[in-house]
Amino acid sequence: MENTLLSVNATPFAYPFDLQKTALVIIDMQRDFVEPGGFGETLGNDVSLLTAIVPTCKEVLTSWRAAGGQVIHTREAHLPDLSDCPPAKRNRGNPTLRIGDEGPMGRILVAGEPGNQIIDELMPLDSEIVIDKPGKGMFYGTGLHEMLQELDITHLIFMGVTTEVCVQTSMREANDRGYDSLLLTDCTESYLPEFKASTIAMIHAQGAIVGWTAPSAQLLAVLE
Ligand code: C5J
Repeated sequence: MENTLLSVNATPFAYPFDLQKTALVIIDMQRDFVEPGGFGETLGNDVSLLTAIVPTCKEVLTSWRAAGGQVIHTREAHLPDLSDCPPAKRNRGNPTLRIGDEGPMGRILVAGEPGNQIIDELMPLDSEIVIDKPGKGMFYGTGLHEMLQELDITHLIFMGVTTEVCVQTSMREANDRGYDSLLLTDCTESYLPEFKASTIAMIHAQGAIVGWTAPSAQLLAVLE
């Protein structure tokens, strides 16, 4: 396959990438976090902040697919017997619902439950990779690094939720494994807007210490 070298106008400087060696990563756009009536809302969060990014994420996904790029979807998901959920994760704090409990859309953060499915608008194609991750980061316990090495992927472009938790953790894990990562700032969101802003600032600080950031229009412009 021919190399397709592109460059996105990003912060703190241009983000060059080869389309054939780059994957679009969509973090945890699952019903329980994004849709009204799900787990996120039961925790008292305003999910309309998260649903607002869905059309922009869909536009990027559509363009990326049309350009022939690799796509990876993740879900924060545990096995039904919770054997991959450390007690520290399940027991921390005093939530009304814990991982594995019956929530409004089935058992919370359990693979196969209705609330654990990716929202219809961003539904994975059969040809795309879907990673169920027991942690906040997408590399922990998933074998994803080996999969990406096999595919010769060196660059990752991130969308998804929440910015400061699973997106940031995944980007930091990717950084330590040698990937060059770009976060699309209008395709990620937090229930806490100030945390989103701080995370974006932390990612591109100090000469892209974790990675690059850019609005999706800058990526769409080079994909056209
Ligand atoms: C994600 C979370 N996906 N906030 N999970 O960020 O617990």
